Amino acid sequence: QQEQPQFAFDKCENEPIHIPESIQSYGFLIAFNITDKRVAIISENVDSLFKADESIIGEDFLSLLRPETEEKSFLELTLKRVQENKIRLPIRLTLNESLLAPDADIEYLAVVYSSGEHFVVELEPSTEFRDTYSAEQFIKLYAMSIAPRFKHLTSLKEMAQEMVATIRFLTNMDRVVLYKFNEDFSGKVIAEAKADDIDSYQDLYFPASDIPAQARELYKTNWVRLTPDTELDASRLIPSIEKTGREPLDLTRSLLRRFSPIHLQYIRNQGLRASFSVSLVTDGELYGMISCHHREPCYIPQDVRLQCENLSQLFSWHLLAKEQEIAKAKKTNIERAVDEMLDKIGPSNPIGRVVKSGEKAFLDAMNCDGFIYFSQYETITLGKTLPIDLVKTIFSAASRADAFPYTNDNLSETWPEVKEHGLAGIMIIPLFEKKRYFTAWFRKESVRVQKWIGAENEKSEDAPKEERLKPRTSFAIHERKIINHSAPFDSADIDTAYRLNRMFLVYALDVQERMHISIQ
Ligand code: BLA
Repeated sequence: QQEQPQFAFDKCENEPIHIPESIQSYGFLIAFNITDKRVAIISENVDSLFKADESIIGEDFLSLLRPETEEKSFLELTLKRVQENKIRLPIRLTLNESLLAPDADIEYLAVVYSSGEHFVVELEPSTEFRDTYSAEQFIKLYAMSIAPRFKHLTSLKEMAQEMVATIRFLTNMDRVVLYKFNEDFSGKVIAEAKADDIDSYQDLYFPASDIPAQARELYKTNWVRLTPDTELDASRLIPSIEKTGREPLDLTRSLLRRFSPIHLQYIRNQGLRASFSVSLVTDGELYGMISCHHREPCYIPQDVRLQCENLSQLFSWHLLAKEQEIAKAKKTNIERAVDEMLDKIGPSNPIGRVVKSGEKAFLDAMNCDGFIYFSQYETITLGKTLPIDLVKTIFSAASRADAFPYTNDNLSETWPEVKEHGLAGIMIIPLFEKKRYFTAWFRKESVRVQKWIGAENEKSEDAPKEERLKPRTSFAIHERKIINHSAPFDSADIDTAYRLNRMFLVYALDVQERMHISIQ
């Protein structure tokens, strides 16, 4: 029975995970002053590396390294670059043998970054990676073939599948999933590569609370994290804050940072011992994560993790490029349909007549079930629509909320009467907001069934703190039927609607002019 940790915060997102003041003990941390390179903070386990009885605190960091190696000058260069660019860089370090305890490793794979007044070095003993290959060769093989392979793939799903297969090949972990964030930060597993004898997570939804906001924020800066064993001891940073009154050491860029105890329990509850995850970041936003699971402890050498990080940057670029490519293709398709229609417009064939005669093609091009053009002199109605008075009410509400272009895929939540008309979603774009001229697009309900992880309503927002800070215990699946929603309107829909609106605006002005003439 594990002791319940005591928490000084009352919401998941308030846990200061970047300053846990401890690391995982599969590596060693040494922080030294930027100014005089004197060692200022170490992880407690560092003392076991050196034979002196006295701590290395206060020593010149460079004196801990093997003298007369090129590594030192390379280190100087690296320190300069990490400080200038606020990044983390890898470096090989060889410790000064004459200072080391008899059984301590001499050669390390290390990373360096700056944090406040300090440079931080994190060391992991360099181990052989698979007998016959080096990590670098492996990754080169993959990295160099990724771009040409992705080029031929036409969907994000296929790309995601390629990514999880690659990461699983490199890490050999039991289950590797690509988890994509939705707008509300819940997420869905869109690709998976796994061992035959472990459960599948494919297509499952996970609630936003499983990865709280501060973790998502941190993962945008630091793209990789490994816990090789949930039961591995943490090693505290010394001298402690209590003893010296120093600032906590910010471990945002760390590789060894101790995981939140809440999340460690989550991993245990998943039936796992090891977890490795890699961020995917597009356009400055966390797109998703590649999350790797192992039922036994599983250490992944530092260079392999960093290569995975490199790959995920490559993946991220390709994801963004492919998303844009797909959006562009969709837009081109819609535009072609729209162009064909617009070509028919002429003095004796106004847009109103054209869209009416090509009603189906017009609605299909926008993947909609109905359309209204509303102006003072004419209303054009195609397909299935809501009564004009109700649309005007929705228009006014959107106008008051300054919400144009207005889209809503769940209209009945606010206007229950919408259901009677067999519709669920609307997009309204004003032509003349002041005159309340607009075009409106309608979509029918599109029922979806989602499979969510965990017991339904396992936790409530008003549960006591101890309950809220506990991760889920159940990874069973429950189904959620999404009703009363239409397919959502996206930016391509909005762009095209605006383009059409320019034609409708010309038409509206034209009609208005003629009406004025005939009235006079
Ligand atoms: C972090 N939560 C995470 C991480 C993942 C998940 C992948 C990143 C750390 C890692 O690599 O293990 C969640 N794991 C998932 C999801 C899948 C998965 C969604 O495999 C889907 C396939 N978690 C909770 C609750 C809290 C919580 C209730 O369930 C808070 C009260 C917190 N999750 C939490 C915290 C972190 C986290 C604090 C950050 C861990 C850290 O980096 O220190």
